[in-house]
Amino acid sequence: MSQPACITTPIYYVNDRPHIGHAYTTTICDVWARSQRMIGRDVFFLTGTDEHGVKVEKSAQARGIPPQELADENAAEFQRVLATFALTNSDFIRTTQPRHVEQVQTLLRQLMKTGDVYLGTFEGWYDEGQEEYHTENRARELNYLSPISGKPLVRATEQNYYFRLSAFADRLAKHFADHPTFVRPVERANEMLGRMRDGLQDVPITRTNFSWGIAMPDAPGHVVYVWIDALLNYITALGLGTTPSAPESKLRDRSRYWPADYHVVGKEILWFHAVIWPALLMALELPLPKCVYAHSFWIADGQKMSKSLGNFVDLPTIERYTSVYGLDAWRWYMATQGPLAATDADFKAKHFHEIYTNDLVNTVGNCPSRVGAMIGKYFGGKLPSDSHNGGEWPHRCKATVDKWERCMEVFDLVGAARAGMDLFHQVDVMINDTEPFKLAKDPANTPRLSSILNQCAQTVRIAGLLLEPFLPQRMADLQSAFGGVGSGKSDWSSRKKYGAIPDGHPIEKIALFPRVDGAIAVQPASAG
Ligand code: ME8
Repeated sequence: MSQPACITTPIYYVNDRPHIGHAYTTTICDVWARSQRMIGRDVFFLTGTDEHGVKVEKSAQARGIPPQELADENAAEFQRVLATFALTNSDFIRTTQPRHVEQVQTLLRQLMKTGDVYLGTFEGWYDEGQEEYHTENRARELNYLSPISGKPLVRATEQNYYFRLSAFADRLAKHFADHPTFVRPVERANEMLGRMRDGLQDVPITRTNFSWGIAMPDAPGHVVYVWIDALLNYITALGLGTTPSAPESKLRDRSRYWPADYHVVGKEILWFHAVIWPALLMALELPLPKCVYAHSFWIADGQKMSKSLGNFVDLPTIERYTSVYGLDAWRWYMATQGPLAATDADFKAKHFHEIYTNDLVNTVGNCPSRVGAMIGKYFGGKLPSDSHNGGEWPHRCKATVDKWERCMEVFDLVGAARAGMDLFHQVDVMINDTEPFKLAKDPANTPRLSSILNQCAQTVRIAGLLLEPFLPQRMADLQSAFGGVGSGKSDWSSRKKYGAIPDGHPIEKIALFPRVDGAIAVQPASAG
């Protein structure tokens, strides 16, 4: 049995409605989760909602409803989106669930016992929007303005419980040095190292100025800071904060999924995940995640997406894209054109349309349709035999599958997608070079024609397989049109093998991605 796999999204704030940012992170995690399931790993894919804190409390107040009601409403909306987008998360954790609350309290008690959490007084520069304190150096660098909202940082003093982050500076530095891929991409790791060199100060982890949060155990009036509560979701979902006698201890069965392979987060919340979270885990004597992957941002037509500009690609806009182009097309654009690297990605309707047309209509759709049509026309829709045992193709396919596996392992989704596309392109090249439609004119060419089309079909099946995590709906159609062999039930080693479609097997001509008229291409809500 291969190693269990675990991937997580951030848990999303319930004071917001789902938008492209949430859809993006969750979709790329879903692509990876599907890929690992496909190769036979036992996958735990976690997402959920972050329901406590001042922001949620204030939004609820503004609407005149209790915070729990706002949380229930928006958590349901996030869950609805997961279902309509066919996202395959294993669990959905909500930080107001008793299973989470109880474990957070257990874990904090443990930290108080070890002395990693203590009562002290703190004064610092506070970003009210982000609920985050900055050091003097950092605040100066930021011109005493929030890097997110641009609003002034405020000077704040509190008597609070602290996490002894400063005690972990050396161990963190060593962990970064020993594990160069702990934080990716490398630009982001360097940023974290730079900030760590400024020194690490203890972090206040409770507040007394609001009540919408988890009560600090044995400390009346103190509420756990939302970020500490939120980070712990990654292990409470796996039952790592349970005591053997607690009712939720059955969650312990999930402990095999820890440490996570990937925490996928946006770059704005990397400090919490790359510095505070590992230190907390060290204090709890738990292993660290293998990689914290920080993607960049989607921007819109060259501008930062923001609620005040009204240019956020929101859910209704996303749903218009999926209704015009299909869900798979949306996933494809997210996964192959998104801000996975250290630079932001621009979301443009025109670009979306071009990618759809070039990649999906003209390549992934057209190639199988050509191959299926020729097998239909020249061989009555039955796979002809190949007297050459695949020629170069078994080797080429294997090399590509190997490459895809390596890309997926390191979360190089773009590289993995390119590997699949590359096989489709190679089949197109073979068709263009050998011109089967000309060969078909002379019966003397039948053995050659038969080999070529067999090789095309076998290769198309494998190309489709590699794109299945990205395009699950259409690639399932492709698999069934191309012999229906090696479908989801078979194991990976037989599915990935060249030549799995037996001679004589029916091959259908299919239309996977209909051409969309550019004129009706979707415009973002704000533009039209
Ligand atoms: O930060 N482009 O939740 P959140 C790409 N609750 N991704 C984007 C994006 C954009 N323009 N905008 C947002 C929180 N995201 C905390 C997390 S985790 C223990 C607690 C994505 O609802 C990106 O993944 O503000 C980012 O990290 C996340 O949404 C923030 O979601």
